[in-house]
Amino acid sequence: MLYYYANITHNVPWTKDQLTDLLKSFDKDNNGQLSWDEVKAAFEFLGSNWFAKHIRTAIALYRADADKNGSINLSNSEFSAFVDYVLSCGFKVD
Ligand SMILES: [Ca+2]
Ligand SMILES: [Ca+2]
Repeated sequence: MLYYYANITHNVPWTKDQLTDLLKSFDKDNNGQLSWDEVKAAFEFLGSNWFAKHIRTAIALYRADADKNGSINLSNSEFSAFVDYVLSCGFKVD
């Protein structure tokens, strides 16, 4: 039974709602901001290899960090820009 469940692959794209909840959960210090390390951990979780996660973190912060404070504010348009970028990467649930 466990073997059966372990081998189910959903292989469908994350929905925006799922990603929104998931990405918020990476605010490990609960300061309402996603720092570079927190963003990087999210990309790692979603399945980016070492190279891709650094590139994607850099692009995500470049695109979404509107006030250039080095982190993504979860309560304003920075976060929605970040979610849109992550969606555009086309990660699948597996
Ligand atoms: Ca944080
Ligand atoms: Ca910011």
